[in-house]
Amino acid sequence: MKLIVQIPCYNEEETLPLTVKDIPRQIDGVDQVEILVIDDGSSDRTISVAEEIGVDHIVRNIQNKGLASTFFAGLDAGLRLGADIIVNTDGDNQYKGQDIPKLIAPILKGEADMVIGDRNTDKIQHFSGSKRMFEKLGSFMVRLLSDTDVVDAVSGFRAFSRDAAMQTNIVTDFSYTIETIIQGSHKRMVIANVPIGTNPESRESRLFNSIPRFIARSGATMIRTYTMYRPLRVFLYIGFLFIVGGLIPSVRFLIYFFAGESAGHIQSLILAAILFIIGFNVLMIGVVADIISLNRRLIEETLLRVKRIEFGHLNPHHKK
Ligand SMILES: Nc1nc2c(ncn2[C@@H]2O[C@H](COP(=O)(O)OP(=O)(O)O)[C@@H](O)[C@H]2O)c(=O)[nH]1
Ligand SMILES: [Mg+2]
Repeated sequence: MKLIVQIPCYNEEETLPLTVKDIPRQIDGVDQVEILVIDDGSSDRTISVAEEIGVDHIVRNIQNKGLASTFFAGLDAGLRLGADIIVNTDGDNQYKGQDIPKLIAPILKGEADMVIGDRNTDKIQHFSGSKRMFEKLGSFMVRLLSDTDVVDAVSGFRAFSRDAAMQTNIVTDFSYTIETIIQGSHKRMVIANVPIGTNPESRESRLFNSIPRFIARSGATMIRTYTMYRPLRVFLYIGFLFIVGGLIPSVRFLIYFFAGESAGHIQSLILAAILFIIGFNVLMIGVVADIISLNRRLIEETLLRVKRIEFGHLNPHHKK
């Protein structure tokens, strides 16, 4: 049983040593613990620091590509390195490395595919009131869209089984945290929550630096991911809204028409026609999107089989 702890890092020279120091190298039920740093084009000494402190593996983006793609590159490297379980933690030492055994326990027991560390954001002192509120609102929206009971949707402290990591594809570019949950639930993964602790803040979050930007980008990720897996539902709702909107002026017109006063109410008729045409077109777009999403399923199935050939379905380094 091999555990790879991946740490996406963008300019984390100061906090990386602390983060790594806290990661236990001996865990019950695990034979090997290895640390993988994915450097996202840092301009500071992150890479040299990682080498100095003896991190096992380093993957490097020559240029900054953002957290989502860095995270995905980590999963890929972890699978290639023969991980049975992949844990993601942040390079700013936000999460407690000592919680890793707790985090991977549901996977070791075979009870979960993905485990999300719940920071209990309500009680984090250094989070501002608005940050707490938006994290709660975000998690609520993700629960609604994914039909799961995920408590802390944007937590970056998580564990994936080998199979879950192989099935995970990240295509949006802001929040892998939200995309993995909505995607995981559609792929019928069992997603578990485990309460975890956090360290006092060592530096400000860089992802959550402006509230409007955070909301806009998280919201866009939710809509895109949900629509990717449930296009027909989304477009049916929008289309019906227009069609119902068209029914109101048509009924109004008909009432006047049968009362013999159709003259002067032609505007209602035009409005109704426009709304019906838009509604019908939206429904048709839904049908097309649905067919495209069926193709995506086949593509993902192919990808999964390719990964199984490439990385081995069962871990080649697996030792009992
Ligand atoms: N902000 C930011 N973080 C990145 C990027 N690439 C990788 N990361 C890493 O993503 C993790 C989370 O970033 P952070 O700013 O702490 O966001 P938080 O989750 O809101 O605390 C850290 O380990 C960063 O080093 C990037 O392009 N921008
Ligand atoms: Mg942070």
